[in-house]
Parts: sequence; C-alpha cells; structure tokens
Amino acid sequence: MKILLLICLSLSQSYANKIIGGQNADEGQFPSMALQTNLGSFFCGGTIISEYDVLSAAHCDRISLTGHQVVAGTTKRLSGGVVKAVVGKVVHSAYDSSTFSSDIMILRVEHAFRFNDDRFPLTAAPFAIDRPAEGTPITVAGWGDTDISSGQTIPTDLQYVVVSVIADDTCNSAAAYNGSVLDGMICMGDMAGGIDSCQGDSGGPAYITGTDVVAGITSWGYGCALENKPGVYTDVAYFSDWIALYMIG
Ligand code: 4AZ
Repeated sequence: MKILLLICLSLSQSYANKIIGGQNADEGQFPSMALQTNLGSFFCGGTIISEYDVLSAAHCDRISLTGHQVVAGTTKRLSGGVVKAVVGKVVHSAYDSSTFSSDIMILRVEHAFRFNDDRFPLTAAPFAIDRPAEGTPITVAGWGDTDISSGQTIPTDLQYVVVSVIADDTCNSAAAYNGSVLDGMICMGDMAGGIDSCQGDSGGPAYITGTDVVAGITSWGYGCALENKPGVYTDVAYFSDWIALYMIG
C-alpha cells in the first residue's frame, strides 16, 4: 500500500482534491466512530460494534499491544472523548498484505464503553448482514488525509463524505482495478473521482447513509479520489459470520 500511495502521490500532484471532498462532522453525528493511537499518535480509524469490540482493518494491526489505545466519543482527533487501552485483537487468519484480502480485525478494549454515559455520544454500530446494492449511498468518515496534493494533511475535526456503492464488474474493469477487487471487497466512491477516503481513514467505517449500520471498512485504493480509482472497502456483510464469531459482544 505504501508503494501504491507513493505512485499516487506523484500522479496526483495537480489534482485538487479535498476526505477528500468532505466536511466536518458534528459532535454526536457518528457515535460509533473511533480512532486508534499508538504511543499517543493517531494512525487508523475503527468502529465500535459492542461494549468491548472495535472493528477495524487487519492492515492497521501494529503487532504489539503496548501503547495501543482507542479513542471514541469525540470528533476532535486530539481532545475529548474516552480513551481505552487495547488488550486483545483478532486479525483475520486469511489476511494477505499483498492483495489486502480479508482486511479485517477486531480489537478488544480493557474496559467497556458506556453507551448510556451522557458526557460522550457513544453507541455500537450494527454491522451489515446484506451487501448493499450498487448505487446505495454510503457515508465514509475519518481523520485521514484531506489534501493529497500537498503531502499529508491530517485534519483535527472528523470528516465525512457521501459516496456510493460501485458494481464489482465496473470496479474490476481494465480502466479501473483490472481484477484486483476480490471476494470480500466492495468498491465505494465515484468513478469520476473527487470524493473518497484516503490514507489515515483506513480501518474506519463506511456507513449506510442515514443509518448507524457499518457496511464497509476502509481498506485500500490507488491514490485518493482519482478518476476510475474509487476506494476499496472490506465488505462487512461478507464477514458478518466471522465478526459474530469473534466479537465478545
Ligand atoms: C491508505 O493508504 C488508503 N482511497 C486508504 C484508503 C484509500 C487509499 C489509500 C482509498 O490507507
């Protein structure tokens, strides 16, 4: 993914993209949204799916749990919310870092999230059981790069953007990903470009717009917001049995 990103950085120098194409979230708008820090530094997103479980991408695995925390209940990357130590994780055994196949992981926090704590807007997201149909509006959220043309621009405020589900055959066409979109992946974006997730949004949620249901986990893409190169997400519905099996609940 680093290599892909480097290629895209040079390709997209003149492409003015802004999450790219998104806007600031309101406090409480995405109450299952979480971020991950390693020794205090933000590196990936996540989604609360139960009192003890946070859904994320396998490529966000940091090997060691030491210094690994989850922050939730705030739209601010650097303040507010609740901080929980990560004490366990399940990385999908079929995860393949060369293809990004099975890019899914569950993190376990030490102490339960309190969903009735009115100091912080927190809920568990239901996870999709059915794959959303082509054209379904999807809201992607994260603190990832907002402007790839000027190196890394990591926002303070949570960003979100509405994209839509793209059919596999469109996404796997020669002009697009030419067969690299595998079972368990789902493309969400706009083939015209301009709106997308980007580096740092990885591991975070793609919700069915207007609901709390998480249908995708931000996984990979060729650059960000480029024409014919939509974001590729882990298809949560495809892994719903796996999630149900490994979450503590
Ligand atoms: C990344 O490198 C990444 N445009 C995440 C999402 C996308 C591209 C790259 C989707 O983490």
